[in-house]
Amino acid sequence: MSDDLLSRIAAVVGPNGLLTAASDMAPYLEDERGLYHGRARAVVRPGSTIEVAEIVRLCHERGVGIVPQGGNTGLCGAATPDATGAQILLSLSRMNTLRAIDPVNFTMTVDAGVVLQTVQETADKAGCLFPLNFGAQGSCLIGGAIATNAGGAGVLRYGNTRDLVMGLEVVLPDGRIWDGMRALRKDNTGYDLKQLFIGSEGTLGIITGAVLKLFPKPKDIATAFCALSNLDSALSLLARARAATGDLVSAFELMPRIVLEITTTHVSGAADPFGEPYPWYVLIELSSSCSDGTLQNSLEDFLGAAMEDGEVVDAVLASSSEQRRGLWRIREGIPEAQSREGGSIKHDISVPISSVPAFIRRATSAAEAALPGVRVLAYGHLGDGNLHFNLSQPIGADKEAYLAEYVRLNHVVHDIVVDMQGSISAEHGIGQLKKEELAHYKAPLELDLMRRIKDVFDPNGMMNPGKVLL
Ligand code: FAD
Ligand code: 2HG
Ligand code: ZN
Repeated sequence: MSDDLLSRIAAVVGPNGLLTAASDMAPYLEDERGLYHGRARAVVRPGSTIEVAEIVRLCHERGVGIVPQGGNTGLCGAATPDATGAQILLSLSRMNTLRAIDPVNFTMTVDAGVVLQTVQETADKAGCLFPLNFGAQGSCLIGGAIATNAGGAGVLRYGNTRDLVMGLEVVLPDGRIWDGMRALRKDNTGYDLKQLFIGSEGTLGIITGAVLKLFPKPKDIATAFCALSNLDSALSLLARARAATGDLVSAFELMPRIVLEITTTHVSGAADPFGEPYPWYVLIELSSSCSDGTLQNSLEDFLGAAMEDGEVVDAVLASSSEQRRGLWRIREGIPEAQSREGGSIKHDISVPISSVPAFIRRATSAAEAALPGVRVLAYGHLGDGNLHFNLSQPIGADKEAYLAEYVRLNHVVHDIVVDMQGSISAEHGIGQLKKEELAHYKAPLELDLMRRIKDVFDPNGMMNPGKVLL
């Protein structure tokens, strides 16, 4: 790359927008999990869509690869450049303008660099809800959430990010700007192009703006942490909760005992709600935009019936927002607690909801047989059939030696996922971590169609090179 390119970029973004010193670039070049360490010629932080387009055009003319980055919280190394040092890392973090909010149309229009939590808080102040929520919401950017089609805890009620985006603005790999910022609930004018960019992990273009779908704000919320004696009860409890509440379940998160052990050890504010251990737990939340305060009664009623039937063994109902936050702290603290337990080999999988207990039993036996001592943490978004079937290293094992087993254990688990008609990436994406797995498990026809789509948008392979597709 010539210095001419860097001076042209500097002229576009100004001195604050271009980082070239190793110490300034370092935070952008390592992924959230510390698995990937890349190099880049420069980190560029444009302040507007026009600036993004100009930088992309300059790189396109010179055949320079670009790695888009949001909050760098992704779990598959998708926002980390390769080791060549030839690519430009383009961070959206300075593009953080909330362009407009329309509570009558139930939409919000934002720059891609707005932090997810800021989107949530802005919606809340306007009496609305933006329902996307997960542990990294304080640092991930909305553009990153869109680029990964993030899931989280509200999917069973409100859908994935894909269902929450009504319009997009995208800088294409040749520098042209596609204005798809429509705020329409109905638009059947041919192929829905925005859906191609959602979940494309920066491989088809750079998302610079979005129109987001809002909902009425919940005014009544009821939360319970339930103890279960067995896994199958979790499924019948989900069906009972949906039926008993007129489908007002907005979260249904499954956790095994080991989660309580590690979060209470490593995460400040996480405490075991019960006096004795139980094999399984479910965090249930109900929410409604009616303010009649009846949800706590509904929750008590159906949990009472579930206890009589032996589905639930014990339950704690949050009686204040502080107590509610404490219960969620256990759930949201799991990634942090697990990283403190040493190496983690993750499987972000989905199967039909009805197959979850059978999957957990099969995959647990297979993983424990493949690596004796491995600690299975099968937790997650049971309401979506999405489990984080994560394998923590055996106690006392060497982390590097354990992580060397990554591919072997992935195959053990993913073979079962595929056999049960599941997905090997339910919500975190592919990035660089799972591109070999994708090539191995995805049908050749689907891979062929994906490659052709990539070629249409980015024939020179300059947009997030080496990610998703081999
Ligand atoms: P980054 O990590 O910066 O980038 C991710 C990908 O998107 C990369 O491919 C990057 O190139 C691309 N990209 C980023 N911005 C743009 C853009 N503007 N245009 C084009 N491409 C872009 N994920 C879930 O789905 N559900 C969860 O429950 C969940 N919980 C998490 C909890 C924790 C504690 C952590 C650390 C992560 C969690 N994640 C979860 C994963 C992660 O937070 C999400 O994938 C998030 O959406 C990534 O956003 P980001 O801004 O950090 O993107
Ligand atoms: C969650 O649901 C996230 O907590 C992160 O998707 C899962 O760290 C993980 O494996
Ligand atoms: Zn998750």
